[in-house]
Amino acid sequence: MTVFLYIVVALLIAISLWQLSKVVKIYKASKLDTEVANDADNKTQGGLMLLYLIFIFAFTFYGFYAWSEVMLGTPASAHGPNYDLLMNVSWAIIFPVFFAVQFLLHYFAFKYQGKEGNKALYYSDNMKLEMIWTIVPVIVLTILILFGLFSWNDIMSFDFEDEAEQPIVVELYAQQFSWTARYAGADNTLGDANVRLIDYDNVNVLGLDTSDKNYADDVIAKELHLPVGKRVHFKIRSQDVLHSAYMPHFRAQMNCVPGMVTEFSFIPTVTTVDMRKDDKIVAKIARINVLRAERRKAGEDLDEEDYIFDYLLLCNKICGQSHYNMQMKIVVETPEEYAAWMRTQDKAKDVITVAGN
Ligand SMILES: [Cu+2]
Repeated sequence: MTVFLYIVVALLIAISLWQLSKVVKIYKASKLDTEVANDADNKTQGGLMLLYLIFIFAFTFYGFYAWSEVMLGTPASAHGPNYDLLMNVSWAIIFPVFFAVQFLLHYFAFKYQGKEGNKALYYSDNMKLEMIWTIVPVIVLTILILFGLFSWNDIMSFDFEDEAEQPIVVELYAQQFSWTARYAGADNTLGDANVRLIDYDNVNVLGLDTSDKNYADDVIAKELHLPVGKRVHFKIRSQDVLHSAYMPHFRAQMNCVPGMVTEFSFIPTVTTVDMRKDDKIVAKIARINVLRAERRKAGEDLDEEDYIFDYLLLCNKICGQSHYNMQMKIVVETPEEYAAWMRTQDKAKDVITVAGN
């Protein structure tokens, strides 16, 4: 019955809207005798163009003013400064072009608005102008793309042989909605794994292949500890859907694709303890704590304790309803602290119950 009433109400609304549109049509027809734009229309449209120009410029400057403080701060990886330079060069090129192009587009639409009796100038082409606006963007874009390619190569390719020490191999395992880290252990080789071998009864949550001897000394952790100044090589797997391993402070991101292993590596350069003293981080954390205090006051059930900074591994692919909270704490520490932490961790062979044992 209620459904029927809803349908009737919807029908009545539709009929009244249809009637209204007829009234508007009649009203318009009585005022205008033509559908061709006249000088008054052109003037209104030209003025709107100018207004819109002012709006987008004002909004851009407002954005800088209001949101600059939420930008990423000091990079915490060896390749980070180069990555930030690429970003800043891109901004430096994009912004002047944005301001010039938007100004010309909107201002010309205003200045050269149609007027009764005016005739448009027939202008077929201008070789010189065409050359300028083709060649200049080609050169600028080539420089940007090459800069990007060289940076990417620099970040992604390193010579294992060349490194003074072998990088630490860590697997990042993504699943809805959590991360697990697996360290390769003393042999620095990860044991084979396959989602088909996942066995919750025997605590084999990552599907490690217990017939591969390399698995035995692997260390599975729910917190990612990294020693400062040492290269870490991540091998990334996903159990279910596309995720993306995103470590913004380290300027690192790589997709996690079910059925394949993707890789990324970087050298962390700032310990968690030092980053907590970084001016921008101190200011950011202070702002977060002010917001938290306000929300507590408003009656929200938040921890009494102040929030302190930690590096995070986040998921940057919308992978499901709890995607927003798919994160793992990263601790960057001195090599001694890292070694001490590693000693407290269980080996995979002591955690996983192997069938038959
Ligand atoms: Cu995810």
